[in-house]
Amino acid sequence: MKMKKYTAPTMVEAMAKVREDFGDDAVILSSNVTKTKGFLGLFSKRSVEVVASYDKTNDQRIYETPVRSAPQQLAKPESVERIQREMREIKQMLHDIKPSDRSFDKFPDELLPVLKKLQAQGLDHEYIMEIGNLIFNRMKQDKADYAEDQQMAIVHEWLKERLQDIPFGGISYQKKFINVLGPTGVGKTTTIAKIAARALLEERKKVGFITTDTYRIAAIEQLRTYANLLQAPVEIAYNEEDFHAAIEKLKDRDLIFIDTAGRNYKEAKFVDDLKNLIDFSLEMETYLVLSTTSKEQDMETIINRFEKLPIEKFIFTKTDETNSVGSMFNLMLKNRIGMAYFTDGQEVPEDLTEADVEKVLALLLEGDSHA
Ligand SMILES: Nc1nc2c(ncn2[C@@H]2O[C@H](COP(=O)(O)OP(=O)(O)OP(=O)(O)O)[C@@H](O)[C@H]2O)c(=O)[nH]1
Ligand SMILES: [Mg+2]
Repeated sequence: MKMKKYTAPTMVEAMAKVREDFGDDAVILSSNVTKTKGFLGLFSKRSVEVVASYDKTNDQRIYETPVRSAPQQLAKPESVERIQREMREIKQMLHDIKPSDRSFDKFPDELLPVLKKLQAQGLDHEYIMEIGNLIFNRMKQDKADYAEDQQMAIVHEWLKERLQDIPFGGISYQKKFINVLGPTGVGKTTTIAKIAARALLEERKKVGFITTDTYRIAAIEQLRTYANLLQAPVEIAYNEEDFHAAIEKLKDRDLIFIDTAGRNYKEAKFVDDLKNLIDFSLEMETYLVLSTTSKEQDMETIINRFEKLPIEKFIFTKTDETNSVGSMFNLMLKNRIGMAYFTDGQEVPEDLTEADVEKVLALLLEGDSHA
């Protein structure tokens, strides 16, 4: 009879070693798990000790079990594979537990509902920690526990202060051209229709449209439909020359809205195309439209691509389609670019709100877009 002791970080690895020596018919005489303490119990090290034997002479499995459990027949290769796969999944799950989940440990439990709410909104972790510290320090100074609404008031104060140098508010009506850019399908054309309708109905402006979105017939028709409702002219610009001809034709207009094609602006060449087509030297306000349903990282990439263009402010769309508007705040704070409008539905012109700090904060803190 052969007997041998194996030590490995995991049972699977220990078993693999046993199988290497004895094959599938080995008998486990004992197995023990030892743990070394780690940081907060999270990174403790496990090591597994296995004593295995194999009796070649009569193929009799001999066991003197120091542990009380019955001896285990070694797993067959397919189940070893399954165990290995499960172990990998568990490792991945452990890896995916963000340190942020533990970083709230430094705060008292009363703070957790508010901090988790901000986390659910997708506000940057760094900001949440700053807010948590601020609330906690105030509570310590005051030697009092704050109820949730008192905590929320501090969140509000913190955000408002951070946003104070960032501009909010719609088109200025000081510049003739309103240029609207952004990735595919975020709501550029619909938003233009909403803003133009407001300009016409509320400010009595003579509005006109130029579309450079000549990739799809439907895009031109879509803008025409809205323009017809407003009894406003539409010009189509296939190239720079057309663009200048269109401006000439629309010279009696107070405001000219430029609708552009949504492109995959993660590709720099599409941004270059815009630069070639639109004359940015005109009296122009350029807005970048982003959908709050997009991934923040992708929006960040797009913002970087537009770095060379004079982005006046963001327009954030589809706030009705998401419960997490934190990304909006992260992008504004990181890029120091403000917000002109947010939109919360498909209705033209109703579902458009001119942004101001209070309304935008209400979106995050009250989860209510209808301010
Ligand atoms: N739920 C919701 N839908 C919206 C909002 N804004 C626009 N949409 C819808 O989003 C879809 C795309 O809108 P468009 O205005 O055509 O978007 P676009 O950015 O011009 O699209 P492309 O020109 O194809 O790049 C339409 O179905 C709109 O009705 C919004 O705030 N909320
Ligand atoms: Mg469009």
